[in-house]
Amino acid sequence: MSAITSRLTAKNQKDLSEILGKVNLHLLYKASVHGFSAKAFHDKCDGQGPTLTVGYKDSQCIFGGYTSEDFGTDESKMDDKAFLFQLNDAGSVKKFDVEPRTVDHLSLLQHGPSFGSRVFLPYGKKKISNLGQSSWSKKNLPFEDNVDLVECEVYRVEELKAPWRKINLNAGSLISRHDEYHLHPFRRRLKLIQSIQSYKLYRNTVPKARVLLIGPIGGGKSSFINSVNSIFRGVVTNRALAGGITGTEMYSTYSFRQKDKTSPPLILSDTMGLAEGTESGIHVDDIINIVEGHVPKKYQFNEASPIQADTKGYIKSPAIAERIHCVVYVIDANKPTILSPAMEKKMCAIQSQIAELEIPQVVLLTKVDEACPLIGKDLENIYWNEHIEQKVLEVQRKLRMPVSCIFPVTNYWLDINLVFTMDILILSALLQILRFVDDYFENLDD
Ligand SMILES: Nc1nc2c(ncn2[C@@H]2O[C@H](COP(=O)(O)OP(=O)(O)OP(=O)(O)O)[C@@H](O)[C@H]2O)c(=O)[nH]1
Ligand SMILES: [Mg+2]
Repeated sequence: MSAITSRLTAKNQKDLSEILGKVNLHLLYKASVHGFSAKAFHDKCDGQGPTLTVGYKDSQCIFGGYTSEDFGTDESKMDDKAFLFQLNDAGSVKKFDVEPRTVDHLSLLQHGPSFGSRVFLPYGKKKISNLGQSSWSKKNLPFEDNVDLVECEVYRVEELKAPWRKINLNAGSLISRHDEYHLHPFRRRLKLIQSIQSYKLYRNTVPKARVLLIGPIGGGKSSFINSVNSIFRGVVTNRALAGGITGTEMYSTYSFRQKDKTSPPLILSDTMGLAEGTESGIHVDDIINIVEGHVPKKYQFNEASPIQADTKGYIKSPAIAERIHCVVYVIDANKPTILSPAMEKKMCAIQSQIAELEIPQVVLLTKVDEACPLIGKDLENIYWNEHIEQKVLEVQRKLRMPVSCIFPVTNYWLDINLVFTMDILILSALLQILRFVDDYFENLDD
């Protein structure tokens, strides 16, 4: 049987978070699949703790009720936290008291979910009815009597205790959790851009931090460069030619410029993707050659053999500014297994060579939009999302990297306009990369 899909859209869920707070909604019961009957509802929903019942009249009109109590078949319960709600496509959510509060029975055997006088699936009918006393006038009720339902769903409401990562906005300033999460995305994005733009590298003889992107073919390296370029330019661009048939074949380095021609202290280097075997993809020795600064710009990668000291353009004695100061592994989160055993082995071998050179290493986990479609562009919830957390932990296990060095991001690949929440994730990762680069420079001095 295929997975049962929720009729609530990601937007509906975001709108509902206004009245529910940050929660995970786990679908327990869907009438069109399990049956429009009181028994089917009770089989799936009794004893499940806090739940959200959602009735759909049509796509424009969604009604429901929340209770913090277990559903059951044999008793009425009081629930001070229960409420009814109405949601529309424009995103407005109205909350109503459950009336009458004294007989807040949570459902009897012959009915579906019941909230005071409002009863879903009364006697198993595809309706919401008012089974209350006649004294309850319709004006007290959020929706009219005897609504015909096209669907009814019940979700278990799982409270998310704390995000798995707290976002830190700018170096050196402590921002309380409250302020951080309530800053408007526009302001947060701007603060991050300013922090990166004005970042002063510890080693002031090095004008820009050089950051190398490596990782499996098609992971999103070139797209990440385009995303960073788009953020600084203020429009979506495709400088690094992402998603081509052949993939990246040439070594390219990118500086970024804002509209006012100022430039952040950062160069991103794009490489050919890693393949599982030894026959194709970037040669592992070339990764080390790039890291040590020997590979010139526009070098055409040769899958069969690495650059040689007598290759045209080979940089014999690179200055520290020409070497790589941080290595970033770009990995696609949208795979059932994030790295195959062969790729894991190859990347771990590269990683230990880079570690011997004492160069900081970071992981960008791309395509989280596809790995977790419900997140969509509502990326603010990413640090509460358990699925993404699991992916991050999988990377941590496989590459033995600290979680603090792993950053989930979504690149620009579909959108033609900037999305602030996407930018915030990318910029947070960049700012952290600059801090890691400073660790490297400090270590060189000790
Ligand atoms: N959904 C989604 N697709 C993405 C994302 N990032 C990249 N892509 C898509 O993934 C494909 C590969 O992206 P590239 O940026 O070319 O990947 P690459 O790592 O540079 O690939 P190689 O140069 O071949 O190693 C393209 O079709 C992109 O549009 C993302 O965050 N989300
Ligand atoms: Mg590429």
